[in-house]
Amino acid sequence: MQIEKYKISEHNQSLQKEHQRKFEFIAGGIKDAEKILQKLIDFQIAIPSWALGTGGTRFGRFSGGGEPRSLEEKMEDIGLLHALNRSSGAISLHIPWDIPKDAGAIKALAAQYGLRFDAMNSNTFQDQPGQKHSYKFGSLQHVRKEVRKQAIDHNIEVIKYGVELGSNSLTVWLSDGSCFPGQLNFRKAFINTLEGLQEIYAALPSDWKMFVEYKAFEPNFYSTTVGDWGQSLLYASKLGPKAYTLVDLGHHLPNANIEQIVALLLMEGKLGGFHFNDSKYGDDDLTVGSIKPYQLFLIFNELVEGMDARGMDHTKDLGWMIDASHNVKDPLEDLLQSVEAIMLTYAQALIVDRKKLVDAQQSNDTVAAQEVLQNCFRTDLRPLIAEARLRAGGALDPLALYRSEKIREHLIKERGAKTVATGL
Ligand SMILES: [Mn+2]
Repeated sequence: MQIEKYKISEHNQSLQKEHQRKFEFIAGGIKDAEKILQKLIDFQIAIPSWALGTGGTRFGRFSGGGEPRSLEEKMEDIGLLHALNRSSGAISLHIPWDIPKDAGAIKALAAQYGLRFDAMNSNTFQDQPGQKHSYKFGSLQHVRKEVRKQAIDHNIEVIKYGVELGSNSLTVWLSDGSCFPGQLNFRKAFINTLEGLQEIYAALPSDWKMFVEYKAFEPNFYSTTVGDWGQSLLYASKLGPKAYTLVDLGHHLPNANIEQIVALLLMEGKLGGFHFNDSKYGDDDLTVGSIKPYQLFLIFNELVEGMDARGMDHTKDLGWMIDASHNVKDPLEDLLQSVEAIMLTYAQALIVDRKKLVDAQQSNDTVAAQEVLQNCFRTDLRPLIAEARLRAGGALDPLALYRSEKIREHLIKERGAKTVATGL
């Protein structure tokens, strides 16, 4: 289904008066409000093709109904999100869960919904039906050459799909590692992985980037072969200028200072992209901003400061993607919440008084520095985000409109109550 434009207009008209009052109040206190609004309108967050269905845990999965049954239906869902918030204008595909069988038709569909293709994602963390060699003991790190070759070939195939669709980056996340001491020779595992990545890197088109995503643990629980940003940076540095580190917020050990990691990767020109989610304990993949919103703000503060210091374009020089899972929520509602949280936090980082912060830092005024940051974090910029959405043709309150239009009920009617999307 698609949401008609007049429905969005009617919804906006009903909220316009109250919105205008709130917006004028907040915009009056913000320097360069118009410039910030434009940045918010331009900023787009990619939705991964595996996030449109209900996720699960190893204990079970409780499907919510109306889940997309094909890549086309997944794109339809992202089209709905984008129509509502005008900030979800990109899709990130996972191979082999979402192989585009007819690239031309898929591209045309994307154009119809106003979507572009973000990073392509390979999968060597599962065995697929009919697969010759198992990844039980790793893929690129594997002790046997034929297994490594199979994983390399798969990644090269993913690049080919991406080229057909007009994507220009490949994200490699490996679950490689070991579960018990002694299982693996760390150095050999690293070298095998590096050699595999080098072969994949050599297959990248000239305008492509490779993102090397790290994760501290799970599914391996003793060692992970790309376990942290240091290891990822080591691979990316050895690979060359098209290779970057990708930060997934849930892939750190507890209490890691992610904002500092971001600042240093940006300084080195090696931050490639971002996977947003939130967590309390491990890689919980919860809604962005639902658990640690201040941490998210501190990360965005470093992103904005670091990108501006290097003259980077916020909209396209880094890959922005949500990587979350929804076990008890309607995936589309959850994604609306996540995108809203990202936009809100980005806006808060944009209003940081950089000069005041630098002055406080240079004079060792800890209190003043903290005040500068917390003032922004505690400013309610929701009317500013809503105004950006309004100007871009979206809904003032996307979640409210999603519910009042009974979109999930429509999708269940169209697709059935027992559909299960491909993915985890
Ligand atoms: Mn991720």
